[in-house]
Amino acid sequence: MKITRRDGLKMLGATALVASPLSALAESHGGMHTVEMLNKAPEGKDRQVFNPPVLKIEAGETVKFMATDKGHNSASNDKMMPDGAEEWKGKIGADIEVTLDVPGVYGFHCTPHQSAGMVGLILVGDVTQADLDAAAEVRQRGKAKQRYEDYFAMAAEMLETA
Ligand SMILES: [Cu+2]
Repeated sequence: MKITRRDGLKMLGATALVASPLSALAESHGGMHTVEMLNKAPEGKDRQVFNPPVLKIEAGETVKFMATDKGHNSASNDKMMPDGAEEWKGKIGADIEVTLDVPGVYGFHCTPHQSAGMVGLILVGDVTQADLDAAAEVRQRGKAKQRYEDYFAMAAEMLETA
């Protein structure tokens, strides 16, 4: 394989991103998005949260779930993802990177804290309100149900402002 100057620069960029302390912040850098796994929300009183809990990305972009606090993981909700999408399940206390190629609505949760409401949503590509409504039909228990109501409302706002 011939490595062009352009590819080389891309690879340098990716390496720099991983090594940079900036990657610890909940920001997106050219196709890489980060979600922190936290014991306590940065604002308010919520405990066991993903930060941010809802994000909108382009197809083919990567989300890095960061084990900022220990004792959490990120796992896809197999019932809340587009057809043909790959499931994921991170180890407890470990970072995991997930590249989402298939457009649609993805639900995810922390395995030990799902019923405590540690859940989230990722909108990939061109998502419609009908897609959100379909995902919102998936049955949720306990505090996850309550938080998903908030999160679907946040997701609907993102569609409007997109
Ligand atoms: Cu957790």
